[in-house]
Amino acid sequence: MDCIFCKIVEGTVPAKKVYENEHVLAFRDIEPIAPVHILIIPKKHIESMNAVDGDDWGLIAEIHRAAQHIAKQEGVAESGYRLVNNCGRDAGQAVYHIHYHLLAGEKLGWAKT
Ligand code: IU
Repeated sequence: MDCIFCKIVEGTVPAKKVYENEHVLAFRDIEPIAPVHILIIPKKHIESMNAVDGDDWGLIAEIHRAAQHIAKQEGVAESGYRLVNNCGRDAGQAVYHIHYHLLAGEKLGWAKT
């Protein structure tokens, strides 16, 4: 399987890691669209939200738990942050290893693009 995020998990592709535990990894997005732009992924390869099933739902909870922790770590818990998952073509999903964007550090606009 040729998955860039799996390679980041394996350590064969470098990334600026900000948090890691047994289940999830978080690293800075290489093309940030906000002052804080972090991707949170499960270490297990899951293609998208459409592919989440069974025990994997626990990994979605783990991602949210990590987001809460990272927001405090980054100092944005009080000012606010947004957690975004793009699923599929119309949402613009570019990497088919499920990931959540944690966006923060400025007042975020609400846009469809
Ligand atoms: P999307 O939700 O699939 O559209 O987001 C993919 C994100 O992954 C996007 O913001 C990219 O900048 C980011 N990214 C990255 O941080 N490192 C990479 O090696 C690759 C993409 I490829």
